[in-house]
Amino acid sequence: MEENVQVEFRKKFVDAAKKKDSRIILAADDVGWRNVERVVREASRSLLAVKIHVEHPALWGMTHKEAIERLKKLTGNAFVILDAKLADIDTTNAFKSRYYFEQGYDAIICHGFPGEKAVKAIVDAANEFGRGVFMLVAMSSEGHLFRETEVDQLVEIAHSTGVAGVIAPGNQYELTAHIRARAGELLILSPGIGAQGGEIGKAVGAGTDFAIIGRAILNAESPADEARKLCEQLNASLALRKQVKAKGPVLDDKLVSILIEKEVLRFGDFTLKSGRKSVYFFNTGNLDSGKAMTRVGAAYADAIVANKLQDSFDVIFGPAYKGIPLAACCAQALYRKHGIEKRFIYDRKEAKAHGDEKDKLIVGNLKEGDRVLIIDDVITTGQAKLDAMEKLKALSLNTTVTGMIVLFNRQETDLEGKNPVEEFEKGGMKIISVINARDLFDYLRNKEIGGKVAVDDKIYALFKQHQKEYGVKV
Ligand code: NUP
Repeated sequence: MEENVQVEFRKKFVDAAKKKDSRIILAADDVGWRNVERVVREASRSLLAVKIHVEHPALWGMTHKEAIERLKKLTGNAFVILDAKLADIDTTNAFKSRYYFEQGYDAIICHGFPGEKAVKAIVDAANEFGRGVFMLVAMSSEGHLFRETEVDQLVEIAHSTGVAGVIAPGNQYELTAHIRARAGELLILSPGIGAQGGEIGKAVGAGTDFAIIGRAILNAESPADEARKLCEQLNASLALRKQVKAKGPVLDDKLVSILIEKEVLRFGDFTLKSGRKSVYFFNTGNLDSGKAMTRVGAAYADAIVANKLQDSFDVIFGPAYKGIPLAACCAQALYRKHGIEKRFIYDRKEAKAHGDEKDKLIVGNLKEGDRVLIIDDVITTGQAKLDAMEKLKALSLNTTVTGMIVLFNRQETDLEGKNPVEEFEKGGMKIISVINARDLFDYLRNKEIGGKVAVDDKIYALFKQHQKEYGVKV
């Protein structure tokens, strides 16, 4: 039950937003209570929550309990969130958060950079009290030090500690879109809209679910009108986002740009390894730079973590030749981005004449009983993966292939007309693809990237025709 408290809180928050038809959180940042009282009273119909800082009750001449009680009374029981930005070691975070929850706050905002254990201490306290935790994964302030690598690690902490949601800037759309692509079910609350330059529509387009707004409402001539206007804009932008989402999947923009820029995806007349003709070809051999491989390695690693596969294998096997750099880059990204250390191995196409049996065929440390994750570029019929499995089996090391990860699933049948992914999964393996062919073509259709439209209506129609002939049923 305890672990579900944050999930329950998230649900309660979302349900309340629906009921009130508002996703606006007022940052009640005025040192004078009189102004806060007036603004909150006037704008209360449009406020889902009020957020205050630790110092506010004292500035207003009240205790925490009094401040919470008054704000709740003025708003008809809106959430009161404490922007405590807790950033300490676990034991300190624990006593601070317990103290604040005892005062009656519905949720607390904390930092993630002190690490998983420190955040978990707050989540544990919140779970005891049945309250929520929101964790900062980036800030709206100019010149902040949250880079993508750190942000990725912070989002991981948000997932592993199970917080209800994260705080991400409503004025830095690229960064928030990056966070949205990794946040899964986590709610995104965004400050930075209005006084700090952010625009609601753009923030929501990037991934913001709830807006934290202070000065734009506090200093407005009519706080009620301003709050209503912002609330309506937010709702409209969310409705639009839903429509867009219904139309197409969210793919990692930067990854797709690299695939196009590097011409990994090419169009023409091709014959695939299986002998099948194709109107397009996906060639990871073109990922020939540090930037490209960094992004691709990260995409594999993120997909492994997002699918919780990290505990299901001991070693990554990249079949020669294309699997070799992929295995290396994926193992590196797993370590750099997620702190997960895994071995990787690859095979020789021509067996070495000397050395013991294993070394003749495999480079790296394959151990007796290893659970293996096969990494490859593309899955079409699955034959190359079967060959790789045979190679491992022939070594008689008692290894098991527990999963496979590919960058691209062509979503085609094997030569017997079956879905290769389903066939592997029947054998108990987990198959992940970072990108599915249909998603990619839907995403790229008439989209301009780097000044060019790679997939126009004509190419899209050819792809659809190819899918009609060879595509799996899903
Ligand atoms: O990254 C952050 N940026 C930010 O502005 C994290 C925050 N918690 N905040 C807070 O949001 C800030 O302290 C203030 O209370 C509110 C934004 O207020 P305003 O810029 O809308 O007036």
